[in-house]
Amino acid sequence: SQAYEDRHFSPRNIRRSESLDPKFGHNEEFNKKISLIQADITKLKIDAIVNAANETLLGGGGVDGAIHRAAGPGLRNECWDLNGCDTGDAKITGGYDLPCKHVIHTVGPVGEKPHLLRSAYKRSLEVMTEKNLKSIAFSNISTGVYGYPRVKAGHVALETTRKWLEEHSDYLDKLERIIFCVFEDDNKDIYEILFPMYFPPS
Ligand code: AR6
Repeated sequence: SQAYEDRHFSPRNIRRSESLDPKFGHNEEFNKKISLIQADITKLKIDAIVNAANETLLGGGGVDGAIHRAAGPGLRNECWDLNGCDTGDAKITGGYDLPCKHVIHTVGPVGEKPHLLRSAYKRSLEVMTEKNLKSIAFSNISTGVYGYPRVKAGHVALETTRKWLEEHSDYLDKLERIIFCVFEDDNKDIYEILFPMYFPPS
């Protein structure tokens, strides 16, 4: 079940409950490569979208179901051969009938387990670099069926990405874009508030 603040989400709850001061310095190079969009992730024409999968990798509900429906049966066939995926890990497949080239399937934790959610984001970014991909769009891993409190999950997603960029500035020339693809209005509100803490505009 979701945390109290999450069930009663309003931007004011975040403002009341914590400081919104930037946690990192301004970095124009990073800011140029980061975007927030509200969209159906299956529509994005990009190198890779990140699926919030389960350990079987054989499909399910939520964004996973939407991705498998739009990709067609070829995706499930390739997933069969991957023999599942541990929580916190990520594996890549083709995009099949999707407009994206690849799907990175990651498995987030059930409930609030920050080290495993951090690992899911990190491993997805690692897979991106292993395959030399230029653009990636994350869904809001674990914040649906798996019940990770959404504000806390937003902090983990943005902090992990910011730290990863700090440690991989050698990849910046290759990297075109990291997109956070929110679907529901509450996640959009959360990310709009948290973005300037991790990617301050000035
Ligand atoms: N595009 C972008 N985001 C979406 C879409 C979409 N088409 N549809 C849903 N979301 P969830 P989880 C958002 O439940 O919590 C599956 O059954 C949604 O609003 O898809 O990691 C798997 O097989 C939410 O913010 O993933 C696993 O068993 C976010 O995607 C389990 O659910 C993630 O919600 C994984 O649970």
